Amino acid sequence: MAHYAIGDIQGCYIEFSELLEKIAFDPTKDQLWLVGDLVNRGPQSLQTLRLIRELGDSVISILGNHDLHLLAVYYGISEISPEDTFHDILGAPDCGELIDWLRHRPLLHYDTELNFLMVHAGLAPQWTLIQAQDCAREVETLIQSREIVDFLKNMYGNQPDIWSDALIGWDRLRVITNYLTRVRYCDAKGRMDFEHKGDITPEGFYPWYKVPNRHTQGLRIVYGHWAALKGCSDSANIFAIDTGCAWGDSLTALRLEDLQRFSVASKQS
Ligand SMILES: [Mn+2]
Repeated sequence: MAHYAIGDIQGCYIEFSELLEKIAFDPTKDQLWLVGDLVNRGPQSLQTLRLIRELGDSVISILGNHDLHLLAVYYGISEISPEDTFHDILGAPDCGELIDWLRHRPLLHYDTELNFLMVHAGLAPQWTLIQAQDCAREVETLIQSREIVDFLKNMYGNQPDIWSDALIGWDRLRVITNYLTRVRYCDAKGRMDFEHKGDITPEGFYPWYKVPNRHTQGLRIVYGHWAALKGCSDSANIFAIDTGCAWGDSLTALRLEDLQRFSVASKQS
């Protein structure tokens, strides 16, 4: 039995299928960890989502910002934008079932035995593991409830941009969601920057995992979301696996037992 974490698939169904073949994935023995952003930007969001759902209990998939955006469009909270490519899901006969499956995915996954934590984007540097798990649970509970529409209405926005235990209500849920699904750079106090997506760190900031005294330093963390890193975090115990498949680079799997990487070239241009 092996555990494989796979980076942002974003509708790249062909590459995902090839990668499963390359690692000889056996759903009766192995487990797949998917870092989220299953859909959007790539060409086949519908087939991707159907395949992942059919893999059942052999998959642990967490929510990324593109998955949340799909939910927001489905529930009529957000407009579909010209770059969005998940029309195929919205028009499918099984759309309702797929959306219902998607909104029951968690925002974070931790395995004690492997000492591996998976998040889509990152963590607030002030959070301990327990706090991160509790925060993720707060948002998951809402997304899985009838209050999902109210949550999605209040999800978008860049403020507040720093965690505080004192935050309550939508501000609290929004900042949790932004750390888990959107963060790249934070300052020494954990304040998020939303301007920079590249690999050049802005003045006064750090990649979130390099913030001094981050409280989750003892954990091994696997994450996606940040294609500009090209799979290199340049930090011990921090495993970046978004290698930009939707942007023409590659799709990567990391075997968690021995940290071996497997990848297939993108067919996107
Ligand atoms: Mn993302």
